[in-house]
Amino acid sequence: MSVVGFDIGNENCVIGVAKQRGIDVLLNDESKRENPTVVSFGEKQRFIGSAGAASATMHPKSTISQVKRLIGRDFNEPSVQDDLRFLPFETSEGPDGGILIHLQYLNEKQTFTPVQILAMLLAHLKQITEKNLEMNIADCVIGIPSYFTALQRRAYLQAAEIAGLKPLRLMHDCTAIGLGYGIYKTDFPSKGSSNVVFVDIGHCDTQVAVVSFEPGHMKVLSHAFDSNLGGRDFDDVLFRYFAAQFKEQYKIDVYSSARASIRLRASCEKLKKVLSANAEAPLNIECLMEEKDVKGFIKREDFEKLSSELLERISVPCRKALLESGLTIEKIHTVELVGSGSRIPAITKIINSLFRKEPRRTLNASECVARGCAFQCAMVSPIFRVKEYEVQDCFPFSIGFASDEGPVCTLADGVLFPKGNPFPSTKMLTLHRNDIFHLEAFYSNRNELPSGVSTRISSFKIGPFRVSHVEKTKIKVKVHLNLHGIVTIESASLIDDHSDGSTLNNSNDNHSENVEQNNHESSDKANGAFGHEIRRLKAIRRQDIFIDENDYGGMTPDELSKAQEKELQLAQQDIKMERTKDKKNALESYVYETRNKIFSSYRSFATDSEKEGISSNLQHTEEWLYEDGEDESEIVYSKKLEDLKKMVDPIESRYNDEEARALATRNLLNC
Ligand code: ATP
Ligand code: K
Ligand code: MG
Repeated sequence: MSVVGFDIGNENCVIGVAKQRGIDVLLNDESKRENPTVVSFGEKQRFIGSAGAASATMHPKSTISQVKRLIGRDFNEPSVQDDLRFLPFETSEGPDGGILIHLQYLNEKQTFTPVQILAMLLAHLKQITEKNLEMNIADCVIGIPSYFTALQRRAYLQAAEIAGLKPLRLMHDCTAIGLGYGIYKTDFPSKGSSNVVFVDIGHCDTQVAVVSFEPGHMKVLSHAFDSNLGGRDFDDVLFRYFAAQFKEQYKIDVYSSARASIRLRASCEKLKKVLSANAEAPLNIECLMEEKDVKGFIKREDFEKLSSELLERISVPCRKALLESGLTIEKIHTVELVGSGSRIPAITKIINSLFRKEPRRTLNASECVARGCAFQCAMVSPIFRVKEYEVQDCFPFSIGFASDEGPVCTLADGVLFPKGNPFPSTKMLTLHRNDIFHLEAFYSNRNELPSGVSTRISSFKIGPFRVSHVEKTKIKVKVHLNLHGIVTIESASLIDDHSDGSTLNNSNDNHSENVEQNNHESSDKANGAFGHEIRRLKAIRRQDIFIDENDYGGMTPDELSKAQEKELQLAQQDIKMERTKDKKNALESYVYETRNKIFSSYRSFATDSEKEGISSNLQHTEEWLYEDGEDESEIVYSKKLEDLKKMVDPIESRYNDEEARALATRNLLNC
């Protein structure tokens, strides 16, 4: 068993693994530490990660990228439509309002959900990990943006299940970063806590968190984000600049050609990276469209001017996080900048002026999320022993509960977990009912969510239950905001305290709905009004009530098992094609090796006619491999190899016999 952390970025995925000495980041087959977030369907097999990126230009319409943006989203959300416009694959609205991806594969039209595509990526990362560690893995921690809704979080869990992974926790990216930072930090101030702002600028989003560190303990004070601001928006600035310039200079409209747009966008991303290290950069694309070669040029300062609006937007979540942390700017000790999107020098400047200190880059910008997740996995896994360290995260959205009779909580607007509530967390609701009832969980403040996202979470049917009298009976509902940040009802029980007939409603029991708070899973505390209740416990009859949970969106168990089956089929096809490739390669190298040997080591062990026969057979096989045998099945390649071996084996064994004899003679002489 081993423990693993995955960072699923919109552009790159990183795998961290906890080892005895610390955390390692795994290399893929191409010896890279980052795996492109790409699933590409080729002629007969899928190519994922690095291989996917390589296959993308050949199969643009069946290559899926940016899937993280599509997970748990509605097809008709405006920002989803904005994203889809840039993506070359075909999509449509699914029956549940979600997104369906259509592509051609194995001579069939195939349809996948973003969750299935994410599962393919996760399965690929799992495979890299298992190959590296030479063992099976399942336990993992996966990083997620703090702004993910319950629907998106459940989608990640389902994708993981399809891939055969078991996430012990979905962890907010910035919390993982904070853990990786705090666990190794030893130079804490002698008194009080050390407050650090983490700013993570990725490919499509910006996340900020304020974290307070003390020895052995970290506490996230606030999360803030802009879910539509990242490196790709800076690419777009360059794209629009050059598209306009080329229209004037070369009279071409890049927007009218999907292929030209993809190529210009890719070149702009490269140019942006060059500008991070240089004061100016050229752009050259051969044959961009209408057989025209284009040339452009931009200075860093002009790029910064064009990006001024984007740069200004970075300060918005930074200010918000600071405000919500309750700290003043003087209380911030350090600002750490991570995420590869933050490599633009102007970003350092804006963060510097905002927090009045030079941001630091002590963490590995592209690996820190995966490292933190791997560490967390080691902490929650029962098989690993790591140093005691407490991670306290907070939840970025307010969560409310309503029943058929209106809001159920004593807090304003039915809020049960206000924004910033530490989690995991359990709270108790007390209601009075005499029949089956419904509860509805929702995000109670639309403005806290990314724009356009649904506020619905789940509905719960509680009951049926039997009460011994017509009056309403007390029902206690235990609500849990779990380790993944998903809210659920853990239990509901009927508290029948009329059983002795003599106890009247006490003052605490005035039919108002009430809430007991219970963060960090400690047990009920018998204090204040509750103390009275505990003392009467013996007279109380407690009875568990059945809860039927209905989540908005997501897959049914039936859909999930169908998706697992489909993934298995696709994986088997990939394995089959890989094996075919191996068999073909084996045949090819056998042809070359044997040809060499026939004219060297085997030379004196074969007759002329044998040599002639083998030679011409090798020649035929080689030609066949480049023509009719280019794309054959595994069995055909194996059969060819066997036939060749039948001819060569007698010669090989004569040679081996002679070698053995020579060796024995040498040994004898040496004695
Ligand atoms: P996300 O966190 O948004 O899901 P991600 O984790 O995959 O995505 P990162 O790998 O952190 O994102 O960052 C990718 C972005 O960083 C891309 O937009 C890329 O162009 C940009 N980038 C990488 N190197 C540089 C550089 N040297 N200068 C500027 N930008 C860069
Ligand atoms: K990443
Ligand atoms: Mg990232």
